[in-house]
This record gives sequence, structure tokens and C-alpha cells, in this order.
Amino acid sequence: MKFLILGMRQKGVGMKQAWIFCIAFSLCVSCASTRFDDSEQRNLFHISFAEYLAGRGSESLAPDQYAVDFVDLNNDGIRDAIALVSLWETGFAGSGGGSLFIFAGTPDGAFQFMSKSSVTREPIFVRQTTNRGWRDLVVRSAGGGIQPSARVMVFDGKSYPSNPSVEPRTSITQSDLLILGSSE
Ligand SMILES: [Ca+2]
Repeated sequence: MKFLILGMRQKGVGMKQAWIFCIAFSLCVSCASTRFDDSEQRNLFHISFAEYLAGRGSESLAPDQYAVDFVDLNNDGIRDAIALVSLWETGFAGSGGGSLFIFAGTPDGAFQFMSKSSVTREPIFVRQTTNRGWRDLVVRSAGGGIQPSARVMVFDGKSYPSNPSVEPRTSITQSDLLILGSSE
């Protein structure tokens, strides 16, 4: 960076302009390393989600019919998708909660279906701990006679559990990362 500024100074570029150029240059490099921004990633996920739903004979959902966020769950440098469908009209939710979908991010930007869990509610957290390479999730389970509680969802090597209400209870800790919903 120092040489870049010196080079530009020799060409008569002002110090201020040189710094502005360098900051812009650094931002471009850091943007390029994340590859896809949030809105691009949402669009790409929407396409993959619609393809998955079509493959199982379901109609695609509108972007405002589900909540999605992106976190790298398996530490491969590519963000994965955590999507929750909570609206009853979609057929993916009921009195016990909604459907949680986990999709693995792939290098070309598409998302690959991994698991679907029923009766899941917000808030949804991602834990620092991993099992078989994938980070643990914490979701809320309530309704249908179930005492509201946080449940930990551990990856079994193929998928996350299909029903959080039968998974171990847990308590939210400060290191748990809130992904969907409000922590209150
Ligand atoms: Ca990943």
C-alpha cells in the first residue's frame, strides 16, 4: 500500500487523492473476497429454494413468505442458508410452529438442500460449537402442549433433526449468534 501511494505521489497525485484511491482499492478487494452481497445471495437462494419446492411438488413461495439469513455453518468459507417459513397459508406452518430449511451454499452461488425441520419457531441462533463439521443451531419450541423452550439442533452427518421438540433443552448463551427473530 505504501508503494502504491509513493508511486502515485511521484506521478503528481495529491496525498489526499492517493489515500482515497487506496481506501477504495481496499474496499473493492474485500468485496471481491465475499463474492456475493446480501441481495445477490437472497436472489440466488430464492431460485434454489423454488427449484427445491418444485422438485417436491410444492408451489414456490414469495420472498416475503419466509425469513432467510446466511451464515457459514460448516466453515468452508461459503455462507449457508437458514430459512424459516412461519405463515400458515404456505402449508409449511401450523400451531406447533413453522418449517426450518437448511441449504448448503456452493461455490457457484447456488444452494443445495440439506434438511427440513418442522414445528420450529424464532428466535434461531447459531452456536460456536460444531458436530460432524457443522455448527449447532438453537431454535424455540412451543405450542401443541409443549412448554416453550430453547432446543439444540445437532448435525448428525447428513442433516439437522426433523423435529426440535424432541431434542435436548438448552439455554441461550452470550456466544450464541442470533440469526432469525428477536432474542426477547
Ligand atoms: Ca458453508
